[in-house]
Amino acid sequence: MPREIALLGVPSCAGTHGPGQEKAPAAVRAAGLVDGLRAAGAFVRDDGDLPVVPFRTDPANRDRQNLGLVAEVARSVADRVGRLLDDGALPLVVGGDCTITLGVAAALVARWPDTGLLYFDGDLDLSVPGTGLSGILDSMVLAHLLGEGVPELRDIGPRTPLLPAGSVIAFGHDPAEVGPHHQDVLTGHGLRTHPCTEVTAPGSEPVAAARTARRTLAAGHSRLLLHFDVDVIDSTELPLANFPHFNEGLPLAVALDCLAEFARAPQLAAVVVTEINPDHDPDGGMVRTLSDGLVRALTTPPDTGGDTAVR
Ligand SMILES: [Mn+2]
Repeated sequence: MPREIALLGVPSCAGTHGPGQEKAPAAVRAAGLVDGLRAAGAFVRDDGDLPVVPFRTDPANRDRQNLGLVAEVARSVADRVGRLLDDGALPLVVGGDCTITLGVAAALVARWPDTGLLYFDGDLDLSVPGTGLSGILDSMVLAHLLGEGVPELRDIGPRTPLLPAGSVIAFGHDPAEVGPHHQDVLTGHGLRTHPCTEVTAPGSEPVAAARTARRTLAAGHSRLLLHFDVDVIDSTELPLANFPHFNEGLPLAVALDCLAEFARAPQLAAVVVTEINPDHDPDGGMVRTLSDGLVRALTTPPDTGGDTAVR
């Protein structure tokens, strides 16, 4: 029998650039995510939302804004997601900003140390406090997962680094946003990356590239975490995120096809969807498009050919 999907909303703007993302869990429900999944044959329970954390700036901590709050939210996420995993469910965690993935990763690694992460995001998020201008923590998620940065975040899980670089593949990021410091971290860790320019290069087949990335990671990991930041999609087609990537990133259709390919992993253990800002979508059409894409991804049959099935 297929696993039960457990929807958990995390309406937090603690780590992002402006207000709006706290409305995302309600917006995806209004767009029909739960009903759509059920209509497509999935078993779904709605686990509700964690408390709302509205956007605020933090002038006293300019290079690490709302650090305490971000860590607190991530710990709450780890706790709730851990209980869902212990129930045998597949958590579908809808943010909120990207920092919630720290909590989801912590819960997974506590149970399965050989968890792998598919980081499907418009950015590599390799900044740490002091290296960039903004101090917005959702640009620092992957760095902290890899053990860089500040203890409040890098030590959030059962071990540090929470994920060694060999347990991560980044897919779809915009290379124009990779600065010198990011490049140093990337090279230092030997992180495997597939930038959007590579995925969409002439002659490249994006879904085949996604399948190869997924299978490569699955080969050494019993469980996979799929992190999906909607800013991996070209903002010219879907300007939902707070941090835009106009004429960069993946075409919408390509991104949704790759999402479905990633979700076919029999090892899929949790999915995180971040950076949806319903304020950018007055008529709800973009959130519906995204919700439909999630339904398709989560109801596409798993790829059992050659992989070890756990789902
Ligand atoms: Mn991101």
